[in-house]
Amino acid sequence: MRKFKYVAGLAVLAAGFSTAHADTLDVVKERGVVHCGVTTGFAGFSAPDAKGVWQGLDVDLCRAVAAAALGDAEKFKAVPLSSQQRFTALQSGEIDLLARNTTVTQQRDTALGAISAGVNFYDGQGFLVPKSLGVNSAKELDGASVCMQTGTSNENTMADWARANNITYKPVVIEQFNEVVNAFAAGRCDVFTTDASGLASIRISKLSNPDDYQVLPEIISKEPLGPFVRQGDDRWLNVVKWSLQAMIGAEELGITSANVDEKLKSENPNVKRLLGVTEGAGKNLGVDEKWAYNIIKQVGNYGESFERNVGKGSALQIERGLNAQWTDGGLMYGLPVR
Ligand SMILES: N[C@@H](CCC(=O)N[C@@H](CS)C(=O)NCC(=O)O)C(=O)O
Repeated sequence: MRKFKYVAGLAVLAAGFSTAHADTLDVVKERGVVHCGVTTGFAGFSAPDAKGVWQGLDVDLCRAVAAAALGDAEKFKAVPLSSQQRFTALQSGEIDLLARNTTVTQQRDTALGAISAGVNFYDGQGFLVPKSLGVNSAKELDGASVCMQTGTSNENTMADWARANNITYKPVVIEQFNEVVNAFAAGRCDVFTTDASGLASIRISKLSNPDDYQVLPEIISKEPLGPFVRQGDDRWLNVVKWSLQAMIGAEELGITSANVDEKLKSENPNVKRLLGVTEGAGKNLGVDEKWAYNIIKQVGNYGESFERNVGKGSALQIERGLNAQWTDGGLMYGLPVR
């Protein structure tokens, strides 16, 4: 029995090792579907709609990668993961990419075997409180109980911030998203802390009376959120990284899902290269020359995705802010496709 367990353990290790070192672009082309790690349901970023179809800013990234790698934005499978499960799922090969409101940190980019493929939402950590608590600033939170989710960067950020501000608090840390939200709604903690986008989403989509709650003005950290792949998988890293860049760059160039066919006639060399009229970028990535055309036609540019999922066209009504184009005072700066 003992021996059996040992051998089984070795087999699991070996399977994990070989998966982690495969060329994911080849695996995805062979399989014909992208396995994309998302949340268990976080409106605006990754959640199933009324028809059970996954939607969101992060899900659009799953779609963009499927469009670039396979020519069809619907050839992806959303794999729901809690905050705690996400990096193990990436390391083991269960998913090809993680597109799930994940903060880029030095530790994740090094010690966790993951590597960031860009930033699709610049965020920061904040606090959500019931108005009945009578608190208008995070500085008044001394002695509060604070709900947060296991396996998030929010746990350490909260501890650092509290120490620096001489605030004591009681952490209420729960693994499953719905359980932590329910604990907060039931008053088992005074405050919910996570990324500001998460708080906006929880307030609108998870709490029965959103007007009974407010987000406090303090933002206590930088939370650049974006997709991750496994380390040592450079061709795949490039496909994911440049799929995001194509969406950001298309917005800057004024290319939308509605006008992309018209733009095929553009004389602008940057447009011609992005849309594959001038060939080369696709070959360099190991995908079809129409990779970016397919993303823009089937998913849209970054601004379209932002407004539809989290901005003006959504319940969340998040302002572009830091996520505006650099030409509009934001941080979205598409890297040149040339
Ligand atoms: N950006 C932070 C927090 C991300 C995170 O996992 N947030 C929670 C709270 S909003 C979440 O998305 N939960 C959804 C789930 O577990 O399905 C991180 O990368 O650690």
